[in-house]
Amino acid sequence: MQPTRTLTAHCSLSHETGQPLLSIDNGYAKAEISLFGAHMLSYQRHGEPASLWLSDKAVLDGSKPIRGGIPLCWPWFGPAPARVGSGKPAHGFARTSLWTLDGVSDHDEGTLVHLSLTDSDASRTLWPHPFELDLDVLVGKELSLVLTTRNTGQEPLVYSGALHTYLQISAPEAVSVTGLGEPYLDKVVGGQHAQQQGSLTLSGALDRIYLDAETTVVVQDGDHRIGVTSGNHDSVVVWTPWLEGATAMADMSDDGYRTMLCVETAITDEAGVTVAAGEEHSLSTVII
Ligand code: TA6
Repeated sequence: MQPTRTLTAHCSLSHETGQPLLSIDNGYAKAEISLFGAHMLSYQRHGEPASLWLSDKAVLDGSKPIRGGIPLCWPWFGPAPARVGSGKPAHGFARTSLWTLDGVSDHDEGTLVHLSLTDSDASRTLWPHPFELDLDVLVGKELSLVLTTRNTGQEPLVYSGALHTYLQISAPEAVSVTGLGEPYLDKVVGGQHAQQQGSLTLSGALDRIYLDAETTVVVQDGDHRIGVTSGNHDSVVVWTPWLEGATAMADMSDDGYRTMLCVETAITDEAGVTVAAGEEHSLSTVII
């Protein structure tokens, strides 16, 4: 195995998962980022509970998408839309690609990591567009992720996606979620339109696309509070598979659903976002 390399005073690079892994430990928090998928695996402020949930059965060696943390769904969200064509992987290919580490640096506000992915023969067989995708991560008092889609081609490109954050919770009974707004699409019942009444509590499987959420969605977990602030999105997705979903997934323990809740900054509209040639669009999440 390759030896661990010190990159900065607060960041090292190892291969203990079978893929390049950045481990950060600074004055604010500890965090891990796999270069497979540019995937945040963990983020925990010193003296506080972990913010992100990672399945105890997550496969980290690059053979499948990682269950937990913050998967990057890109350049589409969910099943491939008609404009992309059938037979393509759910949630796109960014989460199963090996990204490049462009830089890491320590600052007063925390540790900044810059990762990138560009089109390749493999990406063009799935999605025929030249692109540069950048992920800028700040591990500080808060965890900030900015995912920038840059169109390096001559034609407009259309994308959708999500920063598919798996939050760690203590137990479903302890949780209530506010800031989701009212209208949502209920994917558990075929995408039906529905209205949220008051705060959201957890008592069964949920797969919802909230269409008018506030900038910050708050997950109150007993006396612990986590906020998810979104930018440049069109919706916030809330997902928990519950017991029936968890038992169907090889990479989640049957009781795994009891300690996770996904609150996702997303672009879910069928029409996606159009990025003109030479232009860029950034989708962002801050875990506060
Ligand atoms: O964001 C919610 C969702 O799209 C669900 O429909 C569910 O399938 C989930 O993501 C996980 O998808 P995955 O492909 O990672 O199993």
